[in-house]
Amino acid sequence: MEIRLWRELLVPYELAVKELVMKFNQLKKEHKEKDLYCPIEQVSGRVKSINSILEKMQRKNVSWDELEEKIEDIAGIRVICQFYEDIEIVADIIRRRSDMKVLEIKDYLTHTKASGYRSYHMIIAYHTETLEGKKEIRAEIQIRTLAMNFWATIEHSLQYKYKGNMPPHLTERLSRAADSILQLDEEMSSVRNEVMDAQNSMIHESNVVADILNNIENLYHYSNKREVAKIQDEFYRIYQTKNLENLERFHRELDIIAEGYRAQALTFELDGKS
Ligand code: 0O2
Repeated sequence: MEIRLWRELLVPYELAVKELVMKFNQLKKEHKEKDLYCPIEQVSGRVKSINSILEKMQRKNVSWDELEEKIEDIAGIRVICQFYEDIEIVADIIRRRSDMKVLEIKDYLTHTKASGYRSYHMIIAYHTETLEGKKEIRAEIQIRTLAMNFWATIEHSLQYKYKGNMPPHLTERLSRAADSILQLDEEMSSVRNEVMDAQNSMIHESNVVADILNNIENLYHYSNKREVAKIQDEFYRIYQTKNLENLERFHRELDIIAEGYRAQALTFELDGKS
């Protein structure tokens, strides 16, 4: 029998998982920088364990030659959303990307599994580039809410423990818990707009504060230190009032002051050169 070089086989999958997690985290960062509500709450990824790959190959009667085509979740990414509505938004972002080609959808939201499992799976083709060259691999992206993830994590552990022979009383409880999760997601959806507003202003405030402090730090380097200390005191005074409008006004004024100092510094620099 031919020797299977597992470590070698898994290298592009490990790379894909790292890259994909980084790309989804980058999306989170971009939303924050643009003061936008982010439909992604958490991202994680894993390469399927060899044990789990072997078990799946056996269960699905997959040959060695078919391994990379038929076991589609060797590289697995999980995107967790706060709300049910966010799942479609994330799926749409993925559909529009040129670096992830959607090959297949497994919609366990509209087709809940008998176990009660709910999630939205996208099988994608993704290019990796290693020392061995370019390779297209498959990866599975699971998109679900925090609540769905809570249920799936518990159920997965129990499935592992009972290896397909879950006692009926547990199956019954899990099924009831799945109903509660569905209800919980519906309840949460009803307050989504309010939560989004709150989160948007939280992100906005944190960006305004970061901008102000950045401006103060820049001013410190090329203007009168005593003036900057006064500006900083004024900032802390306004910050304590917890009034976003005042903070925004101060932000705009500071921008103008900083612009003035920058122009002054540039004039000095040009004068020095002439
Ligand atoms: P891991 O790596 O431990 O998560 P399947 O026949 O369901 O095993 P299939 O048809 O290839 O696999 O694809 P599917 O249904 O999309 O399942 C792939 C993954 O979805 C599973 O990976 C689980 O992570 C998750 N999943 C699917 N069904 C269930 C379920 O009923 N309960 C829970 N908790 N998770 C589920 P693996 O293979 O289990 O391994």
